Amino acid sequence: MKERENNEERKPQIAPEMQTSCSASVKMINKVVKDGAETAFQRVADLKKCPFGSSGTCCQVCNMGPCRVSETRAGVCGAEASTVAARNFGRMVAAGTSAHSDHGREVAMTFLAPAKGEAPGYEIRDEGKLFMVADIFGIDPAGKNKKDLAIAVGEAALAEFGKQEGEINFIKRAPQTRQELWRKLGIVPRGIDREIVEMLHRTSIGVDQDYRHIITHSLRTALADGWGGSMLATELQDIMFGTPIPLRARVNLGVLKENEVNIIIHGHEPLLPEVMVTVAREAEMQELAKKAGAKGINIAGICCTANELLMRRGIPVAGNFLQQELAIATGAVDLMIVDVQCIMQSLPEVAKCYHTEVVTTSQRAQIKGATHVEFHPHNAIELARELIKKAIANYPKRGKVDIPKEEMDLVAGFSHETVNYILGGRFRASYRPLNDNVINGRIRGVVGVVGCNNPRVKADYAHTTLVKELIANNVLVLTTGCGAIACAKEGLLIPEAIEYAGSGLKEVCEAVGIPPVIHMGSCVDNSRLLIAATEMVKEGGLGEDISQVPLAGCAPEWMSEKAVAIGQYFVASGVKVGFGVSFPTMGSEILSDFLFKDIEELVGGSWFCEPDPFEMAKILIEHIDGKRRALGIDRKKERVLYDMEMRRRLEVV
Ligand code: SF4
Ligand code: MSK
Repeated sequence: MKERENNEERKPQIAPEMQTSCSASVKMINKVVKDGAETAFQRVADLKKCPFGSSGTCCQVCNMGPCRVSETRAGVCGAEASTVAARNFGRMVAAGTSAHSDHGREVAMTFLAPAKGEAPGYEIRDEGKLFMVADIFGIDPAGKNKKDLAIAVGEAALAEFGKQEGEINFIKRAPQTRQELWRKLGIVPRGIDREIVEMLHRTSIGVDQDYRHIITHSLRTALADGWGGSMLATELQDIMFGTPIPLRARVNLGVLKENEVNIIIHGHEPLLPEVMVTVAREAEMQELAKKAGAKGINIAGICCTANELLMRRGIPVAGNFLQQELAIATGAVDLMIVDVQCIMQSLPEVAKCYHTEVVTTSQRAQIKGATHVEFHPHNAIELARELIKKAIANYPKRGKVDIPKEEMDLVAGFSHETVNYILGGRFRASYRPLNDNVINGRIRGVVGVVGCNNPRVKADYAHTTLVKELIANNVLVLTTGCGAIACAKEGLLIPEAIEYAGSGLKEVCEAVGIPPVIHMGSCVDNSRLLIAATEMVKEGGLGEDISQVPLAGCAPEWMSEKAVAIGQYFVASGVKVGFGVSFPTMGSEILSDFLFKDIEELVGGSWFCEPDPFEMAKILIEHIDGKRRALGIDRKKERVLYDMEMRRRLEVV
């Protein structure tokens, strides 16, 4: 980065205690300032949000602009604020959908390579799921061995992206009533890429200029993410790497080891890191680490690559989005390997103050100052070895190391299948106990708390405060992404967290042996929440459709376009979704009203925005209570133990 000009004023650093509720992060923010490096926690004070850009009313789609429009001032071409805000919103949905779906595509291509014998290092770990997905794709397994079936599934998965007509296949997994509604509205995705391209086309200059029509297509695009690209990523990863089962692990910067080679994996795609975990355990690698003076090799994660490896391999999590720069500041990270999404360009700059080498590995993503090596499925093992050797070679170059002591236990790895088993047992796996406990009121409802950190608000605070409020009110929380890591750091993902839970939820968690906050994976694994909601409908007693179930979703500290796509596919699936921080369409009252209210008539779900976590909890609980009333399960039914007299009276009747 260029040096700052002398006259370029620097805003004073905001007190770190005001910027994050994570004490390990506070220590590292202070250290970074002393070490002369710069992080997002400093940059955020210098950069004021543009009121038009942040509220969706800055249009940049042609060179007559950019136009900063308002309800009373149209753009040069006549575009109204509602159109401009809908365009920007639709483009955020398209970008978010493209990110999750391109991840899904990369997984599908990696999935195909070993099936064709082109990529050692990968295998089929969940055969049952391979058959299940084959069935959804209409592939007859008769006469096919495992490899043939995997090739057929991989090819069918890849075809979902470029399909031009018809319907994407996973749509069939939604409740019947929901599918019918989507068909009636004409929003069933045809092919994943097609919906993304059409969203970009419609929102370019002079095409779709009716905000309702633009938003309707954004629903279709978002569905192509949740029930398409994201779901494909989740299911194919499960087949290749194993469907997660609950396991214990550790979280926060304290998982870095002073006397081991520390390798951080960061981003979203677990394809190379999965192989690295295996290779790091090879005797040759361990021996090399010892020769360099280290006791072993410690692979830890950040963001969603961390969540992926955590839930299947139990690798420790060093932190969430806003801890990526801070991890380097410990001086203990020998190599940081990044793939795609949520990676700050500043990492190599921060690394200059320490000995860390930052390595980019995706053919789609390079960063100035980082070493680039390209991952392809066929070179995974050699590349993993090369990178681990690089980390080992870097270990002796460490300067002063300062690792915060903070670390916490967590339980992760709850796929929707394991929730099934845990609740119902392997032989009668079912969501019945969950539905029964929602019906009898011990569990008031279910809320998905997902999404990022955002330095515009106190990191982790909204997540953990909201989640504590929800579980205290007997709401079961399902969590993914960086929100899940925030909860883990706060000790909310261990069974002992029932001390924060209301009496009903506590009783259920104790009986079943689960924490009141369930870690369900990475960002693409929000698709697991769609299936969990669908299972609740199919189990019966909570309505005919997802929109009738007492559940909701939220992203209290969101920052990424992907969060907008996720929120929109939940809304399209009939769920009420809340955003904290701010909402990206506030510059148009007309569009915001539509997204907050009118859209519910269309799809049964809607949006709201509430930055205060206590107020957000209130809104979510009121919504759940409303759904309970509509289902007629709002009155607590006391269990009455009949005495002889009461029985006799019954017999007379
Ligand atoms: Fe301005 Fe219209 Fe061009 Fe947008 S499309 S930048 S509103 S002239
Ligand atoms: S990593 S998208 S900051 S959750 Fe999935 Fe975290 Fe948000 Fe990235």
